[in-house]
Amino acid sequence: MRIIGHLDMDAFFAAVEELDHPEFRGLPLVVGADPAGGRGRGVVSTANYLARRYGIHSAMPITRAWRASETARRRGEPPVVFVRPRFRRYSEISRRIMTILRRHSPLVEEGGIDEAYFELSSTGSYEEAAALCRKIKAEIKAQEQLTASVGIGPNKMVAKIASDFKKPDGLTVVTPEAAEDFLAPLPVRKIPGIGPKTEGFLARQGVKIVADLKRFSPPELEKMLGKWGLALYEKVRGRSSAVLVEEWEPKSVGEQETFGQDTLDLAFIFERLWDLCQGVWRRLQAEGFQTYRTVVVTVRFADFDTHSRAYTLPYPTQSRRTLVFEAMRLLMPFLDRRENPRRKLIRLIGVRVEKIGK
Ligand code: TTP
Ligand code: MG
Repeated sequence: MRIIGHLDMDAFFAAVEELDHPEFRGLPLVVGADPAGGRGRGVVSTANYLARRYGIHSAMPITRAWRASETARRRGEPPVVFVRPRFRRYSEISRRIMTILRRHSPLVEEGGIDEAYFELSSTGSYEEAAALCRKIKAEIKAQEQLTASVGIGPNKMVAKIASDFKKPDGLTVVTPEAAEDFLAPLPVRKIPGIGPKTEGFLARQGVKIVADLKRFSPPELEKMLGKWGLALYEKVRGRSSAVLVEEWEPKSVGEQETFGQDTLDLAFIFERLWDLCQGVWRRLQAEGFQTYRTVVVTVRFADFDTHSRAYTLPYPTQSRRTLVFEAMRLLMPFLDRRENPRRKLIRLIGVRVEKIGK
């Protein structure tokens, strides 16, 4: 019998900040860009559950989070505490959590900084798997003073949806027999692969929940959504055969910065690029990698038109100076007529390294 677990930390970056700053506990907290008194230009990385009650969530513009906080303040509720992310700290804790999982499971696939899939088949039953997961959660709480939510199911998809089902500090067990009924009432958006676009498209056909999708035959789904429609036919019935892959490696490490003002000031842009390169290089090391081969620079113009250029070196390198040099070379054409004939102002730049290695 196949039994898969999925673990996902609760409000991860925010929970770590609360752990390290007891004075923030019990207050709404947002980790993300500097709100700069309502003029900030980045986004929210995450919000703790108190801040989520104000309607704040990941990827929301930081100015909207700021306004939500101000509205709450006027209602007489506590304003939000805004803090910058500390990636090195989060990856250090992430590594220790993965170590706990590896002690209890023969196969762990890291799905991101705060989540992992893990094999539970060898426990032999869903009861035993649940008991083991309770133990894992307790160990994480004892060692790190953090809570995680866990889902158990017959495949990765069901396990992941289950871990999200009762957050925070949840444990949701979905047996193979229960999987189809568990999924049926959920919004289609819960199925991995259905994003905002597909959700909108389906809503226009009157499809809102997973059960609605069962009306369609495989050829109908294929006609609507392409090849992926066939996989979806299986998924809405709780079936998926995706395998766990042991060696999860982040494919890239990158940082970006939204400028305080749209600009074409070369000295300023190069200085910010230099800083971003330093940040990327430090994060690469902090996450336990030595080398990279590909450098990618992204530019977003004032009109939100966004472009990337990449260069792959002939050999992996560790060099911080090469990173700066290649990033500058990639950026240059955006500053003149080659990639910017209308001399548009720049809103954001990003630097990323790919093909990274230990
Ligand atoms: P998530 O697990 O999606 O979110 P979360 O752990 O904060 O909250 P939840 O309890 O709902 O799981 O992401 C993990 C971390 O990744 C999150 O703490 C911050 C970071 N992150 C971003 O920086 N930007 C994003 O858009 C998202 C979704 C996450
Ligand atoms: Mg999480």
